[in-house]
Amino acid sequence: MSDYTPKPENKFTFGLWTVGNIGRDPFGSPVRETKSPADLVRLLGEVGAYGVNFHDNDLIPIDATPAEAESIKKDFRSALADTGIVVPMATTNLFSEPIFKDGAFTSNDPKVRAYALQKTMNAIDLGVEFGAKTYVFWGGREGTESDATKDTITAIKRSRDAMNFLCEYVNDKKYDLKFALEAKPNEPRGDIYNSTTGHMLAFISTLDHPEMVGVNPEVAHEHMAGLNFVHGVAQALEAGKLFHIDLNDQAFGRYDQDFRFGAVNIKSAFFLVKLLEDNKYDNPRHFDAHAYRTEDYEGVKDFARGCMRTYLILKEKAAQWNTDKEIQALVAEIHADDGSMNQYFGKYSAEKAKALKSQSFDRSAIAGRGLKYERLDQLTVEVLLGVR
Ligand code: GLT
Ligand code: MN
Ligand code: MN
Repeated sequence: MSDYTPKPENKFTFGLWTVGNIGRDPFGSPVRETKSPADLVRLLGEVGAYGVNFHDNDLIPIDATPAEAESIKKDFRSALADTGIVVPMATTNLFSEPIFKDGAFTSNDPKVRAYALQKTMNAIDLGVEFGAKTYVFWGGREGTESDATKDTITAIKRSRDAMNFLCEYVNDKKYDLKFALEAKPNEPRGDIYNSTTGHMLAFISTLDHPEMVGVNPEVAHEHMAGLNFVHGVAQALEAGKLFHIDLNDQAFGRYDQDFRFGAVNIKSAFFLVKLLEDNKYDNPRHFDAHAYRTEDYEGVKDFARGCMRTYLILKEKAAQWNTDKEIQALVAEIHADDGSMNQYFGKYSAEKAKALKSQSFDRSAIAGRGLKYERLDQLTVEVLLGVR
C-alpha cells in the first residue's frame, strides 16, 4: 500500500478563504461558522498541509483598528509557529468592497485606481511580513458587463501602469517577491480582461519588469473558458512563467465550481500532475477550492485531505505510466526518428531551404501508417482505472 501522506516537499498550500469558506453562495446563506485565521492554520496543520495563503482582508478585516490587527497577527503568528505552516503567497482583495464594483486598477474613477494601489502596497507589506515570496493578482472585477462602459484599450493600459508601479514598489522596498497573474474569463463580472493564461502571458511581455511577473493558472478558470488547462500550464512552464498554480476542478460549461482537486476530470488532472512532476515544478501547489456546501468542518478536512491525496495518487500513476513497458514501447514508436530529415531542421539557411524544396515525399505512405494512439490512450485509462 503506497504512502499518500503529504510531505513538505509537495508544497501543498490552501488559502484562508478555501478551508475558511463558510458556504455562502448567490442563493444561500452560510452553512458553516466563521473560523479565525489562527484556527484555520491549526486545521491545516491537522490535515498535513505545508502552507497557507491569504488576501489582506482574510487576515485583517478591512475596518480593524491597529490594536485589533496586532492581536490577530499575534494569534496567527503563534498558530504558524505551533504547526510549522508557512506563508508562501499573499494577495489583495480588490473585489469584495463596494468601492470595487467597477474594478480596481481598471476602474474609470481615478480615486478607485489610486485606492487600489494604496491597498495593494499595504497588502504586499503584510504578505512580506509573513514571509510570502509570491504575490497573486486575480482581476476579480477588472471587466465589464457592457463594453459601452469602459474603453478596453484604456483598461489594458491602466492594468499595465498598475503592474509597473507595483513592481517598482517591490524593488524600491527591496522585497524578495514575484508577481503571479491569475486569469478568469468571467464571474463575478460579465467579462474579465486578460481572460485566459495565454492573454496573461502576452500581457506580461509588455511590462517594464517582465522577469518579475509570471502566471497563476487555475484549473476551473481555463475550463470555464472551454480550454485545455494542461496546454495552458505547459505553455507557461515552457516560458519559465509558472510561478504558482491554483488546483481545483470544474465541469465544463458550469458556474465557477471550485471543487476538490480531481473531483471532476480525472484524466485531465492526471496529465496535469504528470506535466508538473515530469518537469520538476517546484513552486507551491495551491488548492484554490472549497468543500461542498453540504459539509461541516469535518467535511472541510475530508475535502482538504482529498485534494492532497488525489494529487499524490496521480503522481504515483504518472510514475507508473513512465515505467510501464507496453506504454513506453508505444511512446518510443511514436517518437521514432531515423534522422533522415535532420538536415532540414534547425537554423534556417538558403541552402537548406533549397534542398528541402527539392526533397520528395511519399504522402500516401506517410499518411497510411496507423499511429496507435487508440491503444496508448486505452492503456492510460487502464492505468487510471487501476487495472494495470
Ligand atoms: C477567489 C478567486 C480565486 C483567486 C483568489 C485570489 S480569490 O476565490 O475565485 O480564483 O485565486 O484572489
Ligand atoms: Mn484562484
Ligand atoms: Mn476559482
